[in-house]
Amino acid sequence: MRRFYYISMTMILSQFAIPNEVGEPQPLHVGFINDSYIVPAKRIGEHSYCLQRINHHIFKNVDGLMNNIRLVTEHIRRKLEIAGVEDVERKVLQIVPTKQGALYYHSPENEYWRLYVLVEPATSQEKVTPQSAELTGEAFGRFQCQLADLPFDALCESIPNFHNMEFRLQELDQALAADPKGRKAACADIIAAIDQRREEMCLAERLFREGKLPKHINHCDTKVNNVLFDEAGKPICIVDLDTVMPGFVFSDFGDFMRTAANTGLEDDPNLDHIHVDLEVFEAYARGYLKEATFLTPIEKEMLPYGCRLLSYMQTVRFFTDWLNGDIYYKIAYPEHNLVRTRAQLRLLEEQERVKEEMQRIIERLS
Ligand code: GN1
Ligand code: MG
Repeated sequence: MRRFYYISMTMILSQFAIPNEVGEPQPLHVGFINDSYIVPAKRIGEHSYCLQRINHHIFKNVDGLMNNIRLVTEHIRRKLEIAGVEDVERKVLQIVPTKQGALYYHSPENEYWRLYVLVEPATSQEKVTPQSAELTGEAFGRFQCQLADLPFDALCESIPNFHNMEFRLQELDQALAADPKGRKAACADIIAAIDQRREEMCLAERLFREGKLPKHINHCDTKVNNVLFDEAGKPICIVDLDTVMPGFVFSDFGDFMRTAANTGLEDDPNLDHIHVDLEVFEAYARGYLKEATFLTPIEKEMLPYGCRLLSYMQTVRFFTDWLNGDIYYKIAYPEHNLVRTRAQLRLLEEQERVKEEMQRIIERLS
């Protein structure tokens, strides 16, 4: 078994244009979606690599996905080089193409593989402090700013309608109509809370259609663990670029706040733990606004709205999965998606409670 694994990994690696000698791939236990392996350099001072099997059940358009990542990384690299920035190799991901010059390798087993140069030395963090939140805000603000001059439609949606609230509500409505597990009846309070906010939460899509709100290139998974930090604790590189795609800037802002500016957990069974951490909110906003200099007034004004939108969206997504019988998110126990739904809904209510305060902080920092 071990021997087979080694041979097939060697075969996969041999498809890529790796200039130096490397050792056996070691599985890296991070992320829920793709499978990652570290491919270590044989000699000190040479590059190591990160080999990944792309989950093509979630990312069905691998060509589009890899082309997005190529466009974004090339664009950022060019900017860093023009600005004469040092250590560019650690500041933006670098795809290693196959020997045929392709961005990924499609194996006879119908698996999709890609290879990045490993960013090192670097560490990632799971817990946010106000200090790391400010630095992370700068990093994501810079990232959006570096991409602000790319036309938003140069990239495809690697997961179609990923952050489209109207679409997510359509998915919910289908789940409610089918109710395959008979779970709807016990959830009238959740359904009412979602219904009450439908209009408000579809505002962004309407403003976009009316030409009042622009789209830009977003990261769409702005968690603190998607930023790599250097030895001095400064962010160096944004990773996990699979969901980089067109969207509203406040959705990246909101997704960070959803995951970090919450005193409770995303799936906290104790709703009393859940409050908005305004210190983290302010710190991230400060860092973000310092770097995201391209924002229009409406985009700035809608940043607190983005926080509520992303909590609402996640409520709807977890609840839809609960109704459908837990087919999308991995769960740790049977009621997990329902617990997640209630925790996200509580976070939304808490964000609504302090929305004026959030608005004032943004005004003060702008
Ligand atoms: C998924 O697997 P992870 O944690 O990177 C999801 C996000 C959700 C998040 C909820 C591709 O992200 O959109 O916000 O779970 N990613 C995808 O925790 O669906
Ligand atoms: Mg992710």
